[in-house]
Amino acid sequence: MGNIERVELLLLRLPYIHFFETSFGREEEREFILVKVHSGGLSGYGEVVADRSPLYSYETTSTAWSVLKDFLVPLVFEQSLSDPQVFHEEAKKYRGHPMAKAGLELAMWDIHGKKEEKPLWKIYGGVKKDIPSGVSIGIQDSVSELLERIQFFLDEGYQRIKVKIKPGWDYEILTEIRKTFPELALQADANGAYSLDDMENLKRLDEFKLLMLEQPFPPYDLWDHSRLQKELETPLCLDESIVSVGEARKAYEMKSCRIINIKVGRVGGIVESRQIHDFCQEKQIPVWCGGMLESGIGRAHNIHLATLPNFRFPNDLSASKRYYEEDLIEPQVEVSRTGTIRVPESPGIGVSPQEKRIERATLKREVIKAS
Ligand code: OSB
Ligand code: MG
Repeated sequence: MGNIERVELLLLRLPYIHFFETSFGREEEREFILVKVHSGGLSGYGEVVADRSPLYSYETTSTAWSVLKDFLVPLVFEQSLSDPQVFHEEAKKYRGHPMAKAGLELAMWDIHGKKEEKPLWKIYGGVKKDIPSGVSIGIQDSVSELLERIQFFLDEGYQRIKVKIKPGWDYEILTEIRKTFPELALQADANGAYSLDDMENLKRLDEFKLLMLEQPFPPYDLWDHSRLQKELETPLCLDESIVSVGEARKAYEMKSCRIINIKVGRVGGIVESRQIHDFCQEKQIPVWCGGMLESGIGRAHNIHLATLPNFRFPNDLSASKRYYEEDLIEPQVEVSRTGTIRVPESPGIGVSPQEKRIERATLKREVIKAS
């Protein structure tokens, strides 16, 4: 494969259609980085899911920008790296910063797929033509607004509902949801808002028969999760805690969870995501694909990943119109009446980034060239 000649970094801002509130707080818009790589007349796109503030993880748009510019992009040029798998290995010498690494690796996969003239799902070994879709609903101003939103998304066809919880917005809202929707496929995500002191309260959540409870305790805490999982009937699913295949193994050995959510950004790319997928498949731990409210570019990448066989639950992959007024791609991501997303068949990410829309949302742009 030819060398990468040029890498563009773009900082974008897109307003959400509806605010998104988690246990970290409320956000009205998303700031993120697009990585565009150029090689032999082709271009590939990746998305860096780091946010403006270090809430979900320590990375931010500015740390990712600086690590990409000063270390990761120069590495690609110095070593003439164009194979995403080789890039993944070489980039390990720089510690941390998985979201920055993933953004560049994704752009390299897109180019790779375009050169091979194959959609990424085929290159990854995917087996699904349609992906089951769930929706993640943030904390609302009132229970009635939450119930209305759930009904709205059920009418759209989504196969399961995930709600964000935190201390004080948990038992009562789940009680109300179960009263209205007794049979709903329902799960809850705490984004690390609880501690061992909340053990008794968390055990009470068993009565709601949740599909899973996601990340009750902070990241980097496999041990406390294993103590909770022992006491809980509800399967725990880890998100923030699983930053590599090594952590997935430790979670398995400690029985910290029964399900894992894979996010390409959190684990540092597709190569690591596939390793986690394969490890979990071997150990019979089902996985599903998490989301970071990506634009259509990041979302398309996630859709290809979610075609792998051990993705066994509905994913946090929703329609473009659930997030943004004007998504950055065509065709837009759509969810069918039966709650599925069709996997693109064109080469690479298989959707077309819309340059004009990207330009309108761009706050800052920099081009880095091979010397
Ligand atoms: O914990 O899964 C999470 C969004 C931003 C940060 C963390 C999370 C989320 C979501 C949204 O739940 C999922 C989506 O992209 O639809
Ligand atoms: Mg989560």
